[in-house]
Amino acid sequence: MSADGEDARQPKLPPAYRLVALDSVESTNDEAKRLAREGAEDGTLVWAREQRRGRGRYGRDWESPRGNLYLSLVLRPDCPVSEATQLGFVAALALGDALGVVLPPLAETRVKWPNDVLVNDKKVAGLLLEAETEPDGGLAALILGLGVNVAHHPEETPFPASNLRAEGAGADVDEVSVLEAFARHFLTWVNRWLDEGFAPVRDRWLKRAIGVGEQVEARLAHETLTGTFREIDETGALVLELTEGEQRRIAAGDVYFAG
Ligand code: BT5
Repeated sequence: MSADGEDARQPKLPPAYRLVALDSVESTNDEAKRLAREGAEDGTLVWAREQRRGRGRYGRDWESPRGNLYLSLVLRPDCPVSEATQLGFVAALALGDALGVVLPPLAETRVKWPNDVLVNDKKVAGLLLEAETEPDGGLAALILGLGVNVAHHPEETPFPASNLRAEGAGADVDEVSVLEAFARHFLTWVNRWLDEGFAPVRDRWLKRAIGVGEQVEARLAHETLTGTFREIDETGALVLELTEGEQRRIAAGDVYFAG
């Protein structure tokens, strides 16, 4: 990186994407949302070297210094909002595959509900899905935001965090190479999702997920539930078995392992 923020190497992406490369932005999700409202097409990919106000879910901060990957995709799938959320699971699998290429063979990449990617049990990436809806409730665009810690991570987080370098990725691995690998694998998984539906995505995701079949604590906006994490349903909701035969579907929240 040179002092003026220009980097020599630009990402090479498959033609399905239209890259909007920015140096610094408040949030790539906000920029993608703005472009979507102006009619940006499916596959528009907003990428920034840093974010000044990167966001997590529920308005939380996402630390976004230079050296990590920040991108937001404008997606316009022909389906209702409830199905479009499946794309978060598609993206988590794609990133898992992409990381398999850049990390040492013994590094273990897992996923955590709803949309985190972990390496060696630490969070290296998070996804933020935001839907733009039509007045009739139909989906206008889905903004799929992805942050990947390539070279930096925050220390004081409730769930332990890490970055790819700290987990053994080579010095040649940078935000551009991770972006390229993710973009390729995302296309592969989206095509599979379009051809075969959610079933293969769900199966693979459940195999890679932490906590399936175990006791978890789900912290929701107004209550905390404890039960066994059984599976995810068609909308990506977590199916929690509270007691035998009594299930609750959790659409949004945070899960913790009861221990
Ligand atoms: C997420 O939220 O994990 C979604 C993160 C999405 C970030 C991308 S970057 C590109 C796009 N543009 C945006 O503005 N956002 C998206 P959540 O599950 O709520 O996790 C947030 C929590 O993770 C914070 O409250 C911290 O505890 C922790 N955290 C913050 N920054 C982190 C980082 N860089 N790495 C790991 N954990 C972090």
